[in-house]
Amino acid sequence: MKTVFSPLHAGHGGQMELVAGAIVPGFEKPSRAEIVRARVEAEGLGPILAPETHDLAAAARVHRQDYLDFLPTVWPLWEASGKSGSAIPFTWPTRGLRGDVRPKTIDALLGFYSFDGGASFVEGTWEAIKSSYDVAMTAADIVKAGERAAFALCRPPGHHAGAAFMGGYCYINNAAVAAQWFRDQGAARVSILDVDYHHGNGTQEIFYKRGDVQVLNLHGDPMTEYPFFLGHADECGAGEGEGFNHNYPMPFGTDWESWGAALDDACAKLQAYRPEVVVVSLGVDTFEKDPISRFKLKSADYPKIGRRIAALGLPTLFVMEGGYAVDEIGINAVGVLTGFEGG
Ligand code: OKP
Ligand code: ZN
Repeated sequence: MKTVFSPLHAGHGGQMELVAGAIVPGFEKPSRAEIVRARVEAEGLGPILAPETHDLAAAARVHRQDYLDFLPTVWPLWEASGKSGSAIPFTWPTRGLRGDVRPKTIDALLGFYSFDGGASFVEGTWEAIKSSYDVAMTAADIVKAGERAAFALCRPPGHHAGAAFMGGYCYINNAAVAAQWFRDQGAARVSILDVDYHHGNGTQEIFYKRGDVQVLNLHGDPMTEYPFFLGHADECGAGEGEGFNHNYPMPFGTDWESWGAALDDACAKLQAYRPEVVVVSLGVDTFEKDPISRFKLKSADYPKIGRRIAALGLPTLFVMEGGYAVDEIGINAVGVLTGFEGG
């Protein structure tokens, strides 16, 4: 299958994050995408293409316009306010505070448009966000044009980004944008299968009240795992969307035996929905050696994921999300794709 990749992701580098009470270099770093790209080449998965530039119309179908307008202004506003380092939010409009009044200063705007401090900006962050979106859209074009599958090697990832919030390393929800675009191109139903270790809270929020995009999520139980405040099993969708959101929260230590069973169940629900396209939010932070996650999948399990998804027999867009064990991120991510292709 074709891979779409942009070197512009690398401008989003050197950002810092808060881990266990200390500000440290971010886990979501440029080498992640470079190692996956190198593995695609080494495995001979297929051609690696540069993205076509797309305007932000497709992004505006799932994100609020004021949020999209804000993203490219963050770094210029941050610099103009005399600051350096990473732009990181630190105040949020939580329960009891006003979340409906848009503030005027950059520190406040960062909090207004985020749910945590995990989506920081450096000088090249906006260009990287835009390139990641272009990568997803170009790969979606390839699937729309009739190829069985394509791999959007997105960085930064997207599944924690909601209609008007960033967080968890995510800014534009690439998978959600692509799913909506397939709908707008005429697909009656689209499914998003999120296999990243963390719950795709942004994706769930975007489609929660809709029946035309099914969302299935396998992840660490939010009672004890990030992002904590969404992703429970009783969240099944609302209104028109009732019955079209499926969460599979799982405990620390989950291995292939139970994770694979959850995948089977999700695939059965997906098949019953009869989507015309599948968008896979492909995180490989379920890996046993992932430094920020607590599942126990092994490298040999990733091709099994790909084979299970291939058995659905549907056009499939793979969108890169998380995975922080950089030594094995290429083996595991490309393992899913070669498994999908029958390897
Ligand atoms: C993004 B994706 C802080 C832990 C929280 C945020 C994790 C974001 C994961 N010590 N870090 O879903 O892979
Ligand atoms: Zn993750």
